[in-house]
Amino acid sequence: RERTVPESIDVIIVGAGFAGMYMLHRVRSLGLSVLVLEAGGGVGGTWYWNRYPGARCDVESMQYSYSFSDDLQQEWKWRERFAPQSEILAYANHVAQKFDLVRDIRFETRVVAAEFHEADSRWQIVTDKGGRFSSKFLVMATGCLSVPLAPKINGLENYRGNVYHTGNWPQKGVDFTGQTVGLVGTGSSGIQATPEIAKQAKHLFVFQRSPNFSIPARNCPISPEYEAEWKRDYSDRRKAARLAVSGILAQRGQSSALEVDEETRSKEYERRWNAGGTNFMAAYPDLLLNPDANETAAAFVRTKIKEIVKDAAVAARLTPTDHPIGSKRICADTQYYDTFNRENVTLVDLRTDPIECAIEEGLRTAGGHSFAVDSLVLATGFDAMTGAIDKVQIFGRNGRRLRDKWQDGPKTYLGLMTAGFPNLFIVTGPGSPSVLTNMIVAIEDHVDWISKCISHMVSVKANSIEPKELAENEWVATVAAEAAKTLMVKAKSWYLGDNKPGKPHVFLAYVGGLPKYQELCDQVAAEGYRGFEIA
Ligand code: NA7
Repeated sequence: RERTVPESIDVIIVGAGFAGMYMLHRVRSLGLSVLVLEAGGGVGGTWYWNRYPGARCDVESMQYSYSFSDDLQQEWKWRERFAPQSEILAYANHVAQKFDLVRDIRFETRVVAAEFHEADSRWQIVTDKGGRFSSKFLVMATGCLSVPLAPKINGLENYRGNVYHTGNWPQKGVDFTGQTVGLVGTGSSGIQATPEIAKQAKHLFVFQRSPNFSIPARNCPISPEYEAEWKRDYSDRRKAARLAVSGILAQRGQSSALEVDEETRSKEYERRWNAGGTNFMAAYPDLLLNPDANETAAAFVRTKIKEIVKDAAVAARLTPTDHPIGSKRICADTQYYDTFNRENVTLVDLRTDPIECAIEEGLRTAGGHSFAVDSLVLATGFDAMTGAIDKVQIFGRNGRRLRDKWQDGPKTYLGLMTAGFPNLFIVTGPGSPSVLTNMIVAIEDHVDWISKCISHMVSVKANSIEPKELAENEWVATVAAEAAKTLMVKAKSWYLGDNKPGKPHVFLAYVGGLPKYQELCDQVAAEGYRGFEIA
């Protein structure tokens, strides 16, 4: 059968999460034709898929939102200090409606392949629906934590109960009432889901491989006064947030944790613990640089766990001792540690007794213990930063496959583009600060940069842009060197690809902070796209 001619478009964007939505909005303003291809049935990305009980943002709502439209930020009313998934998804839908985005988005359409054609410097894109498209520019807005990872559990096919992954939760929700539930994984997702599932289930077994540090979120309704305070000078606050390493406006300590006496330090940690949220780590600037400084904060949280959890043996098992606090992404919880005081919750320590296999009724450990569960919840994380890009068969110049180029770790220039793959942009790609910052700020900055770059390309009538190998290699080295200066490399974490067997052990984000990074990106553009080859 004769193939239809591919639909020809100026810019194709993959993904309709917060990155793809804003990218679409910006590209439209350039007067170019644009289309978004999205695997899900609606907008929202992360917040579309992660519908597990307790799913909530750990950046405050007033900041975890777009700043590009003052009208939008003034009109939208956040209800809670840390918005739950449903509220963020409602916000995403509101944005889509306000800016009339949906007409240029094709849902339930997954991009499976993209190939660069040198003859016309265009991308040929194929979807799982058999759709074929041709575009001048291709923007991967596919997210940093969007490909769920499930552990290989032998015999899982024999298990007769239900299996859920937090990162791909059923749309209609799950009712655990009366059920015995097993939850594997105690990262942010597991720590958020545990208290909610415990409230509903008959019994909950939490299978923990590594304990994590978590700070109470102290979520609460947003008062009209607090909202008004923000909205009075919203744009100034947004500007100030962009000057912070994480893109988050917070009170930051200035002196070393080791310069102050123990009493002062304890008071400060106590104050932050009571204030709630991950800003706890902003108490002292050297907490992620100096092991002794870090230990003061870690010790404080360990003491809290001991105070909260009544059974001393359980408290000990919940206490992290294998990594500096914050070197794995710190969690924010609502009653996580308290949940282990409930009669219907059991902590299973996989370090002493690992999962051996699944059986018909549930899980069996190496020590011969069987756990019968009606449902198994996998809160086992994501193929971070590179997963969603790797999933698409991307072929660049000379038919080179991106996955092959990146087999020893991702190589990008500024996390934005990769050599040999012209006109392919990545929003919050590997080698950018993204996952260490307020994601929405990182997204807006990247999208603005990419839009300006595309606009420049159009105005100079250029055909292609890609990084020079040298600039890219230097950036890869910079990303690694910056990470090595910190304690971030002292944990086995998804930041380093350690959560996926066989993934190269490479630090995936730029830790130098958002302001320094943004200045560099702006400079590069101002100097005629230094380090890029424009043809
Ligand atoms: P994370 O933070 O990667 O956590 C995954 C958890 O699952 C973690 O506790 C893992 O233990 C555990 N895990 C993974 N594989 C296994 C196996 N095979 N057996 C037992 N336990 C396992 O993912 P989240 O979804 O919680 O959070 C991801 C990010 O999303 C988060 O950082 C926020 O930025 C939002 P491990 O620590 O590897 O021993």
